[in-house]
Amino acid sequence: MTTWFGIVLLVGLGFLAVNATAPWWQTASFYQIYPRSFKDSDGNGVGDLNGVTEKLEYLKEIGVTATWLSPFLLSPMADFGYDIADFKEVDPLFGTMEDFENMVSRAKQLNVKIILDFVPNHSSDDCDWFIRSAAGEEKYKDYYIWHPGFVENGVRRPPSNWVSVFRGSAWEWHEGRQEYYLHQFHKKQPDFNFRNPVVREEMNDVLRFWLEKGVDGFRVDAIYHAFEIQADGNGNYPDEPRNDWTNDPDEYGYTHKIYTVDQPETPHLVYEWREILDQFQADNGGEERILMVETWSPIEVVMHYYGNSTAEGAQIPFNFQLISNLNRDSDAYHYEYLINNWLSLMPNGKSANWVIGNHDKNRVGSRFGADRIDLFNILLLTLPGCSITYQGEEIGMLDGYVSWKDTVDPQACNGYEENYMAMSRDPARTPMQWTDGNMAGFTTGSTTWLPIGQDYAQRNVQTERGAALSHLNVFKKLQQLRKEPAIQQGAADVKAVSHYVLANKRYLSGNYVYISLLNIFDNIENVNLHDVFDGLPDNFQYALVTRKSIKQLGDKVSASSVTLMPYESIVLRSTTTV
Ligand SMILES: *[C@@H]1O[C@H](CO)[C@@H](O)[C@H](O)[C@H]1NC(C)=O
Ligand SMILES: CC(=O)N[C@H]1CO[C@H](CO)[C@@H](O)[C@@H]1O
Ligand SMILES: [Ca+2]
Ligand SMILES: [Ca+2]
Repeated sequence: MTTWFGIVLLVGLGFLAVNATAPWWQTASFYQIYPRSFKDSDGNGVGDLNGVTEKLEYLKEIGVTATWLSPFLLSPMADFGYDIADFKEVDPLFGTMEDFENMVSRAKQLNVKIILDFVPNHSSDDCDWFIRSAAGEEKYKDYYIWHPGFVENGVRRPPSNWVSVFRGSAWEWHEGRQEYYLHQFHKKQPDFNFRNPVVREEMNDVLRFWLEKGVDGFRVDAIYHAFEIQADGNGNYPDEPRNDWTNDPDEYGYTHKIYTVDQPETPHLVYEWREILDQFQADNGGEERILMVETWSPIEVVMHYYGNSTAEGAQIPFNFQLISNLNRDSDAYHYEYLINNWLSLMPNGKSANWVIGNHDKNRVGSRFGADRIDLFNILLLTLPGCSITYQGEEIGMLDGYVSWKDTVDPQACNGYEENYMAMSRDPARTPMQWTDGNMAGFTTGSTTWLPIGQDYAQRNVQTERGAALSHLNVFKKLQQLRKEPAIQQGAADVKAVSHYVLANKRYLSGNYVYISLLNIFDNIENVNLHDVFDGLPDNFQYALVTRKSIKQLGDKVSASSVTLMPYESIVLRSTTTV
């Protein structure tokens, strides 16, 4: 029945799409808020929901359509909220359910969509379900993955060689239950047993709960870890094969992940959740609710999350191709390949999305160099589909310095002082820099959970608002350009002009042609755009310039000879329509 309904709905949407009322998310500009570090409303040094509400107008100012917020649910914070103790309760550190409701209603007034981070793979070990499971209560005993392990020569060892993302065995001995439980992340994050239909229903219920509260969708955390291989007839789990690059059995890379991630069942979970969203919409009306899924899988596997021939999946399976594969030395052909590869592998009728940062990755300006901050914002916001920006990237925030003493990320704290900087996710999580005043305007208090970035006096929202061609003003200008029909709905043609320069042409019949040009390296380049694009008009003008430019907005230029300064990225617009 649902399938027939799905088909009818699909046909309906397809029809609407050609009438240029595409669903809101398709070309949306998404913004990830990491609530701990966004805005502190009560001076305790930790960001909160009232802080987000206070800053929703800022999201409007910078042209954001929707925000997905990292978790703010009840949690002992072993993994800063990714260890949830109650999936239907706001953590007091972030506020109350009423604060949440206020945030949602203010967001609706401003027409900013709210996307909740849904963390299905695990709960906290403080979660009531886990406590009951550990106690062997009949209803809950198979909510998680338990195994007694093996005893050899009087010594007990874990059920398999599986390793946790945060180092050490993925199995933790539980004294009470006298069994091991599986935790792919922190030992305070026990994995759910998704082979248990009751668990699946429990999670479906969590989705319905928040849909009722008015969220516009979910960003699904770490989905590729959801299923592990099914236990064999004896209830045992096979060892994963060894990788040869490390002999340290505690290192995540010790095993080759064939049984703990990307199991074939996993995308079907997402299809099941999509049905819940579609059903909710059918019952309640309103605009389309969406799923965005986080999966660090091979690109062919990621594509399965879009759906199969009979079931819809996530509207937005995160595209981590640029995050995962680009580095400082990547040339324009590499960019071109990664972009076009996604576009060509994407199933028919689906839309693209582009991600370059999040709270787990070093800041763009630290990863690729501060000279390339505008370059990545221009790339993300002019490619076809939706863009996903991590908070602070619009002002070009850099990694904050966090000493070993101040480090709080479990991924770093579970390791060693010698290399904690390479492991720590804290530098990308330092508080948002709002002003050049006390504590960067993040808090009225005198301490913050992570130190404020040292460059806040120059790099902050207030200062950048008033500075011509600041990163913030470039970002805002890009959002205006995104409203142009050629960029909203037009076709895209992404080509490397040389090793050094990438060009992205956006065009739509009856409209101006837009071309973004990125000079990725430190040389002056001169390019002839007719070399890569056929039938291009010759006369263009500058529609967006940055501090690297010597040209001004509106200056004329011939497509046959565009000169780019070192690291300069620009957007050109044809002077005639096509
Ligand atoms: C697509 O997924 C649905 C839902 O999980 C499943 O019932 C169906 O068999 C799948 N279709 C194909 C062609 O694999
Ligand atoms: C980018 C992202 O959301 N990463 C999270 C993935 O899931 C683990 C466990 O829930 C978190 O620790 C990461 O922060
Ligand atoms: Ca606070
Ligand atoms: Ca799992």
